[in-house]
Amino acid sequence: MTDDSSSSSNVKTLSFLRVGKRRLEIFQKACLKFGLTVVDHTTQNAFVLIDDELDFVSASKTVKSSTNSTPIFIRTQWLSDSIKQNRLLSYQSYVLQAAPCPILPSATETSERIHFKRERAISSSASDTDDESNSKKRQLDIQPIQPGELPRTTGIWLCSEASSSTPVVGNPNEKIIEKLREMSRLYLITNDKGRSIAYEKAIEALKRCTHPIRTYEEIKALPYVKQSLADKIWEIIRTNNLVKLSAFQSRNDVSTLALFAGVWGAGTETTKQWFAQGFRTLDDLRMRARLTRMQQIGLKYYDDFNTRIPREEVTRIETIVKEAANEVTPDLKIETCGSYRRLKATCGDIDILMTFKDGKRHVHETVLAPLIDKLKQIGFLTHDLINHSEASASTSGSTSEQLTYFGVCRLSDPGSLHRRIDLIFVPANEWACSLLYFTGSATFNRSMRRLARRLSMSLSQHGLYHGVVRKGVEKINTGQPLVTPTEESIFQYLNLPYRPPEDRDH
Ligand code: TTP
Ligand code: MG
Repeated sequence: MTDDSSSSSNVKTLSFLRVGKRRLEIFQKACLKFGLTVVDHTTQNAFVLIDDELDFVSASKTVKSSTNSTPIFIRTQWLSDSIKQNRLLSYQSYVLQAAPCPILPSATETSERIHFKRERAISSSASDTDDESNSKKRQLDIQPIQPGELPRTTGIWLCSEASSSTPVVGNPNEKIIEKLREMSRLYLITNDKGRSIAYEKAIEALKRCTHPIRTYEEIKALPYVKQSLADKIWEIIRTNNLVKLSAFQSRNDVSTLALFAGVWGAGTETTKQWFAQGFRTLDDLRMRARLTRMQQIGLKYYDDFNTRIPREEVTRIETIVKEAANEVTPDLKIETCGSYRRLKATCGDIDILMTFKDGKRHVHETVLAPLIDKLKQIGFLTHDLINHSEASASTSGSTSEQLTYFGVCRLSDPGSLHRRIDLIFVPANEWACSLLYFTGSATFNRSMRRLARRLSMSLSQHGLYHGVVRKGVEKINTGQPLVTPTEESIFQYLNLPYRPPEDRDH
């Protein structure tokens, strides 16, 4: 019944960590069948089977705190495959390595990436962090910490690596990544967040691979890649094709949802509703759908908004905003963030961040409203999507004083396209955290936030807090704010090497 390789016969006794009750029952039966003894994970033990979602650090932390030694962690996929094949397989290709093991986004977090801005425009409580919630909770009295005081943050975190070290273009597995990325995008559009995240995880694992994957065993050794996804990667390697992707792309509902997803102001729920109502084309929407004002604008400038903006055009737009702002007051610090600050050649939109230079508490009404008026007067701003008073109402009750204006702008040259522009006004003490957040990328931000969480801190566009106490996802204590005068200081607090914006393009 057992595999005759010596590696598998070495496993005689094992324990399970964080495996759900139902799966555990199945695995325990299998262990009985394969002659394996199951013990509690707090017992000193060489082999621990862990849930496939668990990363090396979390697993070793949990086990070390109870046993003082690090065992060999084996992904439960080993037992699943053994059950399928009715023999105990060699465990070695299922061993979880200490590195590379990227910290990957959750399904919810990934889905935000595509629809964040549109849904931020729709939902008044929109925020992509958990870190602003519970802001009114009791704070602990915690001693201030200094940058660099925490234990060294190692390379297992995505944010601890320069994005240039894990490029997609020129990556030995680029072809596979492209196909998986398209699958992930289409699953997201169809609102299948679970599958989308599974593909995202595989992409991150592949991006970190420095050699071309050629064998099935190499695929199976990748962290987070489950059986069905491994089979798909194998199909791409063998045939340079993925039948499921072609089928997906030719599905009527998928192509329609993808088309509708390009309407600014429409989230996945809305696009699904439109499809269910029988709409199939943009003309159907124009003529028959009940559209919000934002969706009407999104539809009117559908092609413009879905055309990426050359970097040079963003520079010209930035100059116009800076000149107008300077006429309102010379006291502003202004920085164009997003993909532009990450030095991308083209941008999806323009994200401009502002604060008062001298760090004094800002009175936004005296700046943002006159600036918007001025930009409208010169014909630069053509449409409001969310104006500053709407944004102000949506943040009422929150301690944040950040204000975001979403609008549409256009250069005066004949033939210029309408472009999406965000003007974000932040208090001076939130500048560095906002700069970091709005520079992105979204993937980089998530990795940093997760690292902060692991260090009992919390990071958002509003600030960095330490001594945060959580019970599950809920914050029991919001901790104490740290003084973050620069982006560098945030990296230091998290004990990360500083990465310039162009190295945050994960
Ligand atoms: P975006 O303008 O949506 O992203 P971008 O500027 O990086 O890319 P694009 O060229 O397509 O405009 O958002 C600006 C920043 O806001 C982004 O870089 C990081 C942050 N952000 C998140 O942290 N999470 C998210 O889900 C999104 C959408 C943005
Ligand atoms: Mg942008």
